[in-house]
Amino acid sequence: MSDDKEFSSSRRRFLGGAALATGALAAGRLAHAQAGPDPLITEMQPWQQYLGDGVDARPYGMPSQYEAHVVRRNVEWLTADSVSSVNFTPLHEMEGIITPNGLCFERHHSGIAEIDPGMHRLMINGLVDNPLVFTMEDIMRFPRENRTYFLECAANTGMEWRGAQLNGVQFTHGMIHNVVYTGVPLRLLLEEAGVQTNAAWILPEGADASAMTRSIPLEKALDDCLVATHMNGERLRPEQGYPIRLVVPGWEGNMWVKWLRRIEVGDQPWHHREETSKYTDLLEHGEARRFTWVMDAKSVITNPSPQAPITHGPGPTVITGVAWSGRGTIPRVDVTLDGGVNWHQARMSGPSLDKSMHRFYYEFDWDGRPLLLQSRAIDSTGYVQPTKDQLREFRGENSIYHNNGIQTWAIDESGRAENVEVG
Ligand SMILES: Nc1nc2c(c(=O)[nH]1)N[C@H]1C(S)=C(S)[C@@H](COP(=O)(O)O)O[C@H]1N2
Ligand SMILES: [Mo]
Repeated sequence: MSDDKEFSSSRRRFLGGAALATGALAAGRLAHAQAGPDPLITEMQPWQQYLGDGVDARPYGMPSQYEAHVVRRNVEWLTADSVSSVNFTPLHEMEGIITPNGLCFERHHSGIAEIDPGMHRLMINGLVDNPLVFTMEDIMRFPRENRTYFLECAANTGMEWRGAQLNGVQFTHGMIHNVVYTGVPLRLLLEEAGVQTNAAWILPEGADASAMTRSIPLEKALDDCLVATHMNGERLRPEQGYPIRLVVPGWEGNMWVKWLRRIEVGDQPWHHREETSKYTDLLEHGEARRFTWVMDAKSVITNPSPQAPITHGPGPTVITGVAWSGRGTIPRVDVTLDGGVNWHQARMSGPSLDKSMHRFYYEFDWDGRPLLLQSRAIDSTGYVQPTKDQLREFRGENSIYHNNGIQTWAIDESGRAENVEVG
């Protein structure tokens, strides 16, 4: 009886509050009205009755068992073979700007090299005064820096060039991660070797079975590249190039050579084997765009999205997503609910770092009608993320790489989200 009285008076308060509410966050609107005794409140649960694991049970901590679905995923039909393949970061399950080490997407041409750091060396040769070989211990004697950068594969969103394809932000946009690197500026190692005056290019090479190489202009190498030893405070993961990888801020992921074993200094770019030269942007008539290294500004709404529908029904609703630019920071992201008719400025939250991922939010009161959600990033150079049509007009239908076009999710009355394209 007294429960009922409690209930009806709190319910009156709840409804009264709602009636007076003007803003989306008025008191009482975002929790459930108490509908009767709730066993999850009134009953003791198992975890309140028994002792839990002690401090020796989990020497390296893992996420809750209830988060077991938050994993990298691959798309089997995309590639024939898992050692020359890719998996995708679960962007729809993440918050903030940092990608946890175990969730960073992986792209390998010949699988993961498992390297004993005691048996690993970095050689610098070519147009240098003193060809040098560094042990991993030698590398740790140079001054090191901490910097946060996104790495995006140039093929990210590549399947979406011709139209909406893959149903989930993990698959359309998940070839990206954002990590705090600790590393030695490559400039210091090159200076130690003494770069000769006619040098203009470097050729980093990986120690994996693909012996991956990419030509990089010396100017970039001396500017902001790092030889990274750590990610997010711990040693690099084997998947990400343990014990050392090259970090090439703002430029396409392919250049970030993992398991770095050698850097040759030269006076011109090298010719590359087929699997790396595939990273060539094709224009309409088979002509190639050469030297398209910088990743232009891009954004995507991560929630809601096909793998993360709206399940709570109409009312206060949070939209969130990520944005990044290889040319600077992202001071502003706009969000539209109606496929680009009206744009609203999103709220940025979290560190705004050069060539790093940014987090945005847009809170609104959903009336339960269908939505066409899009986000549009504007970077610190003033560049505005283009629509897919604008990109195709300029680059044709044949491209795969560097698709930074605006993504659309269609939300239906039930809150389900689908990958679509609007004109
Ligand atoms: N040695 C080596 N480095 C490599 C690769 C590789 O297969 N071997 N793949 C490249 C490609 S195409 C990308 S997109 C990035 C992916 O980095 P990640 O596996 O940390 O996500 O690494 C690059 N560096
Ligand atoms: Mo890549």
